[in-house]
Amino acid sequence: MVLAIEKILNDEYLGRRVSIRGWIYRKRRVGKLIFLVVRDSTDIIQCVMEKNKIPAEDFKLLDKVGVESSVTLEGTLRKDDRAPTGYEIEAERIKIIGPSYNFPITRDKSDDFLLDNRHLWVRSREMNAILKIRHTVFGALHEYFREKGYYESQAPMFVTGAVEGGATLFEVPYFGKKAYLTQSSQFYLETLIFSLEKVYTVAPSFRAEKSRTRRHLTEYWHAEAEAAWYHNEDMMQDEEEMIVYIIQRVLEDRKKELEFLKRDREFLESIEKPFKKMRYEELIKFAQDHGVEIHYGDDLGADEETAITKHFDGPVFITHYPRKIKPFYHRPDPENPKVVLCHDLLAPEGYGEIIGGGERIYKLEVLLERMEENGLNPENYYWYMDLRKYGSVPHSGFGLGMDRFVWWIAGLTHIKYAIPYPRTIRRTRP
Ligand code: NSS
Repeated sequence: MVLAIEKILNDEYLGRRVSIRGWIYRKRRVGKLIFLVVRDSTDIIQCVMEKNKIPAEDFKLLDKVGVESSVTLEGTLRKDDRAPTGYEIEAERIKIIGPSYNFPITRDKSDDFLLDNRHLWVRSREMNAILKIRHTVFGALHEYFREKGYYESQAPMFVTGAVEGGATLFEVPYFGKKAYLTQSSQFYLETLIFSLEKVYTVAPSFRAEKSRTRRHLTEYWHAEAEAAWYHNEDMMQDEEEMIVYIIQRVLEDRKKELEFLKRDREFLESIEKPFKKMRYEELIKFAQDHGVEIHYGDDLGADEETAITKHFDGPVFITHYPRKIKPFYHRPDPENPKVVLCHDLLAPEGYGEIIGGGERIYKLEVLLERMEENGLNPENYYWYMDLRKYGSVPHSGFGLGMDRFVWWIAGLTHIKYAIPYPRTIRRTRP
């Protein structure tokens, strides 16, 4: 029976005959011996082939092929402290299934080369570890929402109105008319709470981001939720519970991968709820006190976020932003309508914003006033306005950038490493 390499790396199999299948990760000839390191989706293992212990033809072929050839292999397991994972298979039979010659990715390739060859680079141990962490993050997010009574639903990707402002809209020709790629499923989720009360979705969002930063993609995965009867604080509570839940899952299920990526696990372990909360006003003061040049009324750019969040020891919610720098749908604070009842969640360690959310305007006249303030054409939002006409309720929601979240949890240097096929201002292939 073919076993996963991860299973075989175990004293239980010592001296026993084992079969594996996978790809040649490293290959080295030393006289009459060929040393292989074989990888499968689970791990790597060293294998040794002795010239006169396997059929001559097989040895010859193996000698010729390169790394990334796919193989099946059978042999006896033994311990070997020099082997990369502590065990070695003394092979008796090997079959090359798909040979590979001159695999283009060798050591010290440039970042651009690796991105152009992402279809091959996804095989690397780094990407394998990151993709597994990503898998766990997405899975745990679904678990959290479903457990918490949120219904999963879906919104369209072709839309006609902006959610987050016109500057980052992608326009697409649509049968002689114009349409846009969605920036956020929020407004559609808002319609659905009148049926399901608590809803969420995980879907792509598109932003024509002209900035080149470590945290912007043009197409990213967006987890969004919306809940009827929720105020800003209620939403923040679910969010911190969700973040802590997902981090716990990753710590439990992805220990090996975090270790491989040299992620500081202790730091992740230290993250607990409730998260700290700071008003925008306090954040500006905090930033100034730490030498960041920023003034009341400024939006936080990527550089400021990095500089500020380096001083955080956990995620921090920033609330009560000035209404001028936030989209029209945020509910102005009845106690001080110059600010809105919103929140951003900033991840520590220099990562910055991973969540944007808040309480929505639920009164029609307030919405109309804010739309006018923002120069928006009510015609494009007739259905959004209808929600305020027929049984409106207070409600709140948020959007979590999944790639940013993975970027932070895995401790990566750039968001492009957090997603299998990044789309940025300069890249649409492979
Ligand atoms: O623009 S957001 O801050 N907010 C919204 O889109 C709301 N309509 C969400 C909601 O309340 N339903 O984006 C939310 C998050 C933000 O915090 C980032 O983590 C992520 O989406 N985001 C991005 N990730 C990667 N690349 C880009 N360009 C990007 N823009 C936002």
